[in-house]
Amino acid sequence: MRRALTIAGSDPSGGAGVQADLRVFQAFGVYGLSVISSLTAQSSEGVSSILPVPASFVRKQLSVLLTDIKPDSLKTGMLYSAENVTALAGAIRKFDLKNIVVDPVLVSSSGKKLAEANLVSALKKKLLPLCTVITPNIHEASVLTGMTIKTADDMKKAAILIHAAGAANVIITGGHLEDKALDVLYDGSFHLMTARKLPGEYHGTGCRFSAVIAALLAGGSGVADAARAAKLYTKKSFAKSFSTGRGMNLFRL
Ligand code: PXL
Repeated sequence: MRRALTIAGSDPSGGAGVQADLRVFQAFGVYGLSVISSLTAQSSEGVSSILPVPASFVRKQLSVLLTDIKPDSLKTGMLYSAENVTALAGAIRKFDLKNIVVDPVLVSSSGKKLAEANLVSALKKKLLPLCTVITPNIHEASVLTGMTIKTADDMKKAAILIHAAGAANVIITGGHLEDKALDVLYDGSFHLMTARKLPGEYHGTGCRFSAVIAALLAGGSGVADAARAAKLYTKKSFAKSFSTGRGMNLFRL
């Protein structure tokens, strides 16, 4: 059975983070492995507190697991600290891991900071050159590039910059643009994916989008096919979301 590893934060509400990633892996028939890089206290109403896992213990989780089991793909979520990025980059090199999907998590949908200040420079320096694909939303892409992104053209310019910084494939997800949900994939040429924008606030969309890509890369798909499938899956799962707590809708699958 193909295996995908998520290295991400814990979300007790199950809407995002490791819990969401593992459900997506399961839905795509891929065996899920998980290394926890941060803990959060949160509900459907948002993130209340964060406890980063010390990098020494992230390194330990990685080395014990990877000495035994090698994943066919890996995705990152809320790494939180620059030290955790360094620990992961070391493991990717040491264990020669392939199919690396980086979801550069910086802020929650409820507006809480999910990364320390020097995470972005560590991501750019250490993880970008190792990744197969990076999946920033518009906010994350603007932090990575220093650009203001307001239009589809801005998204394209940002994708070129992030590609030039070392990411082999860049997918900027545009659910946050005004009129439509446009995703821009750049791998040296552009592939545009559009969908109608649906109303409402959904928690964990980015996690699930990148988890689908990791699951499909583990099964041998190419990035463009995986990205199209991830967009379709994300769109379908909006229709299957439900309201259970006092806050944002959660996904059933
Ligand atoms: O959606 C980003 C995200 C990722 N990982 C964890 C989170 C969140 C958002 O709240 O809690 C653990």
